[in-house]
Amino acid sequence: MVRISNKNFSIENDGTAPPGQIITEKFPVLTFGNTPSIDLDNWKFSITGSISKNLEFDYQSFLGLGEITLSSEFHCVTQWSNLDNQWSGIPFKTLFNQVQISRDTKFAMIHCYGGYSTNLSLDVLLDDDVLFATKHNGETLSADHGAPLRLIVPKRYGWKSAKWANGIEFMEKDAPGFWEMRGYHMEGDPHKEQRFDSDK
Ligand SMILES: Nc1nc2c(c(=O)[nH]1)N[C@H]1C(S)=C(S)[C@@H](COP(=O)(O)O)O[C@H]1N2
Ligand SMILES: [Mo]
Repeated sequence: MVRISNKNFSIENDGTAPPGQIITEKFPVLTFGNTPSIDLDNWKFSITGSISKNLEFDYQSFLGLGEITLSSEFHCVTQWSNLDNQWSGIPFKTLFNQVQISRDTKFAMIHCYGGYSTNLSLDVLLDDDVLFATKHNGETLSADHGAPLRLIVPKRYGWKSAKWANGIEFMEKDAPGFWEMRGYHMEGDPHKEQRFDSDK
């Protein structure tokens, strides 16, 4: 049993987390830069890129797509894992089903208020556990955790779970997002320890 404590959290590893990860029951805030201020009345979510027709949602029409609730693991590349999180939100698949992609579309860039972005393959995004969450453990997301809407991709490191999401850009070719441009791995699978570009 390994235990690490600092002013933010105390964590221990009982061996069931992916390699190099340590389990915590806390949910630390991890943000590069500041929490953007978002006005719900002007909130927009757009779907663009290699699709036949762009779509745009306001907050009410987005929520109207229908929420589900599920539990999943969360693994941050800075080595903490929280194994038990309940998320409510709109499945990625629901949004995917609203658009007609070009035949060669294989990736998407997720865009965010504040300028953050992250790239994912459609294979990963179309998994049943991927959703745009509005709630964590039964409570509305706090601003620091990504309110009003964040992506959750349980099978990838946390940097792929983009907070303050405001768009999906479908792509035929992969391209790096914010952290991927700065040396993080294009795929980021915690079970393969794909932390950095050099971890093939
Ligand atoms: N827009 C945005 N999303 C982001 C980040 C960020 O800096 N900006 N940080 C990522 C990282 S590295 C992690 S581990 C998770 C952390 O989510 P949390 O702050 O809710 O714990 O958010 C991810 N999503
Ligand atoms: Mo992270």
